[in-house]
Amino acid sequence: MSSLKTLVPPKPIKLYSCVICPWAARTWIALTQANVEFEYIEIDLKNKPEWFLKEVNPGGKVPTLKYGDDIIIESAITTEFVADLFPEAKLIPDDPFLRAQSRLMADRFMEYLVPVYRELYVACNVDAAANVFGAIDKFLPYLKDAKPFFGGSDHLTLAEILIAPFLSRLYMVLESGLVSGETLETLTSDPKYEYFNTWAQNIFATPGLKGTFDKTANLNWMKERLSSLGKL
Ligand SMILES: N[C@@H](CCC(=O)N[C@@H](CS)C(=O)NCC(=O)O)C(=O)O
Repeated sequence: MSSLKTLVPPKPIKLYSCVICPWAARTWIALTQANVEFEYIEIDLKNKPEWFLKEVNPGGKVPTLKYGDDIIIESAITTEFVADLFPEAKLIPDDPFLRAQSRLMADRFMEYLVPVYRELYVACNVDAAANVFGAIDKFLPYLKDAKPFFGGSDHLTLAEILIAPFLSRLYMVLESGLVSGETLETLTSDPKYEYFNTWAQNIFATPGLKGTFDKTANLNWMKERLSSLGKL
């Protein structure tokens, strides 16, 4: 729940992140959405600071969450940690069945739609855009009561937070002009995809997404990659 009140953690939180990392974005979104007080530290992944590797995370990955003196890694775990630490933010549905269903929804999104995101954004196979439709068709039965969010929730919960960084980058590529505009046109105008598209737009309009997603930096990353692959 996006509360106006700033949530002060029992111990200081530091998030080591990188603007172009969707995994790190999960925890960043959770902290931002819940309006938690934390320190954001940007890590240059191409040139990782010595202190980060020595004193924070020898594994060298983001997200890394520091809570007091403790280190927590792996985005699904760091994000759930935020939800657990701030029950008042209601990032996890109260009802156990709804919770189970929301986890299944997130799993299915990772199974069906993240491969399309990877193909488009990471592999820069710009001809793969239309694959999004088959993936959405398989995913839709798991997206229950998205009114406006999963399970009829009026705010983002954990499952959607885990999904959001990939969903936002997927749309970013479709909107970028780097791929044919036909896919976006169908996605946003065909009644068959209205439910999915409205849900996606609702997610993009949340404080968690608006406060964290840097489209320019992420698009630049893709352009550099396209260029290094000789595709731009
Ligand atoms: N399974 C990890 C994946 C995190 C990940 O791969 N992060 C990338 C950036 S997007 C990273 O830190 N790469 C640096 C490296 O592998 O050295 C998670 O969910 O947290």
